Amino acid sequence: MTEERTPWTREEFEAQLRAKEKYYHINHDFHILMNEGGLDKEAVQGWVANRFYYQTTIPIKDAAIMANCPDRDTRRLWIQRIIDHDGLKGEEGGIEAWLQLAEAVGLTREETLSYEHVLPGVKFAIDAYLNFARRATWQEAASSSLTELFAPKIHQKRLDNWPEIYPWIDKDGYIYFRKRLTEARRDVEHGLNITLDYYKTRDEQERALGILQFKLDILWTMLDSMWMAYIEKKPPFYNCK
Ligand code: AHQ
Repeated sequence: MTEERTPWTREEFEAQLRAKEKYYHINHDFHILMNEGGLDKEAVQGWVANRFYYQTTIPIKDAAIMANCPDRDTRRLWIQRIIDHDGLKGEEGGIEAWLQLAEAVGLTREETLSYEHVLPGVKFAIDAYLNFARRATWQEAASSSLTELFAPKIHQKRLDNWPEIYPWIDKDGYIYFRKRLTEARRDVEHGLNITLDYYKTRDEQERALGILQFKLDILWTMLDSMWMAYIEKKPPFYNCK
């Protein structure tokens, strides 16, 4: 086998996955502006309301992965992701925490739950993620969640910066970001092991990189739509009065 087609070692494969961090949406101008305090109230509210569609799609995506997964041991671990978002009696979960974030930024629960603020481009990107997870093998769909390799830093940045740069946001809104610091690290450990075990040949390993890039594209594209609407103040059809 010629050198360039030799499969990467487990360590090199993980390094290749982690090298995709430079494409993570923390580097999108919307997040850069957000973390510098550059968003007005409408932009913060728009981001929260649009991301709510992402948050409520995640457990549906994870249920799709479970439905495609015949391996009981994997399902016993993966089901925790659904519980983390949907909650259980007495443990309200991430969707409820995001609704608290919505109220903390001045949105009502009703308008957030109605998805009335969700931009077409955001919806298309998130629906593409769900549809991928429904059709892909459970291992490939699991690999697409590995953007969370890079997520703890983005949640920590919000917790560190927002209280000072957005003092008008009620502190109760930060519960979600704190929750994800530990949940993301636990989820990613499982998702990374599935990924490092599943892809054997070099072609398969490069397929995994492509799947991770697809999910990075989804996160980036969501923010492109939000930039147009909330920074340029040019939502879809803004000039079609
Ligand atoms: O809050 C986030 C979350 O629950 C998840 C689940 C995971 C997945 O299954 O794809 N990805 C993810 C992410 C969450 N928050 C994003 C953010 O920027 O707040 C990051 C996102 C991710 O990195 O994929």
